[in-house]
Amino acid sequence: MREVGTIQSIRVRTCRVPIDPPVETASGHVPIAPLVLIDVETSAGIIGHSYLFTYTPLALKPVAELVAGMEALIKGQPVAPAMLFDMLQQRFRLLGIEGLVLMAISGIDMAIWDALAKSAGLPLARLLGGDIRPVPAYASLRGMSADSIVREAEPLLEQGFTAFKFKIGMPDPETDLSAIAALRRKLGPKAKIMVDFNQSLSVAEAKRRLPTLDDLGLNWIEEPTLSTDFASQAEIRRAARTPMQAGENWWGPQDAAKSIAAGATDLIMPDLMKIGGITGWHRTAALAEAAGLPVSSHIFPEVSAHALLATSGADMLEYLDIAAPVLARPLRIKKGCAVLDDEPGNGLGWNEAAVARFAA
Ligand code: SMN
Ligand code: MG
Repeated sequence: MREVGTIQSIRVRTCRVPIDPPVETASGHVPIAPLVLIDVETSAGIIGHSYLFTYTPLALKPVAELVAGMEALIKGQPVAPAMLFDMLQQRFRLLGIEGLVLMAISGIDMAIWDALAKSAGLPLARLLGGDIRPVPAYASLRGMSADSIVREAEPLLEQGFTAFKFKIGMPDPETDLSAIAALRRKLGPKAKIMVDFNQSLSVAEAKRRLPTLDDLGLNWIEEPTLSTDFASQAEIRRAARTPMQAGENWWGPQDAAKSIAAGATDLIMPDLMKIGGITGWHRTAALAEAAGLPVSSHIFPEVSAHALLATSGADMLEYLDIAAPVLARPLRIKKGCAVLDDEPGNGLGWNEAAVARFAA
């Protein structure tokens, strides 16, 4: 156990990392990963790392400035992430935290938990009460066409993945059905296939399209409609036979509570950046356990792997390693599982040459 000290500084850098091939969704394509790299240093010289993914370069600078600006609010404070999470939320009560503010708070939270784990000499998962073991994962494909997802699946099959997700919601539903059929032919009958509409359907269109999908043995259907319309999600869920999946767009545990209360989804997949970092994830996981909902993760696979190892009802890690080019050690996959090192912290570190190369 090392003396952890108090919060001393937050270093913020921004990168624009190519996503090749781009992530395609029915709600827009993502060819570049705008990343905010966060290093929180304590007075004892311990540095905690995290990163944020802002989806669009337009949000990169505002999020970076919010993170940097929060240094003055926590400098000199104890390395106490749960307390600081609540304090920062309180400081932004008048503005409201949903959106870029909570993204910034989440990034700081993840970095502080990393520093705390390092001071304890424990992997983050162990600090959270979990054990280090392989984390079951699914391959999140980037394309939407039959040809691209079948091509992408090949090397991932060799890495041992048996579960695959891709995005649908093409203008012509037949295009989606052909892609699902092509992937099923490639993977065989035992593989799990999940599909993700990325909120692209109206409720009426979802009611038209989902019955056809219900006969395809899909493992889940993700975000068919607007992520904030919990009542409609619940109505669609009641009509469907395939499990519904949601959570990546929940802003904090409060949204998780609203979704669960509405009976909006069968499965949940919080996003560490939007749910409130490790602290927000921890509080959401308790709500999910009480409701008996299996928990998967949304991107941020490196830190999500630690979180899932301490989560009751953990289901699958989403493997989509868009930050890998700037990481010192990208997440390792073995036999379709994420494999963590038994080292202190969350395992994040920077490939400084790549950070310089992709500096925004
Ligand atoms: C997704 C969309 C955009 C970027 C990354 C991931 C998607 C998912 O919603 O669930 O993977
Ligand atoms: Mg999704």
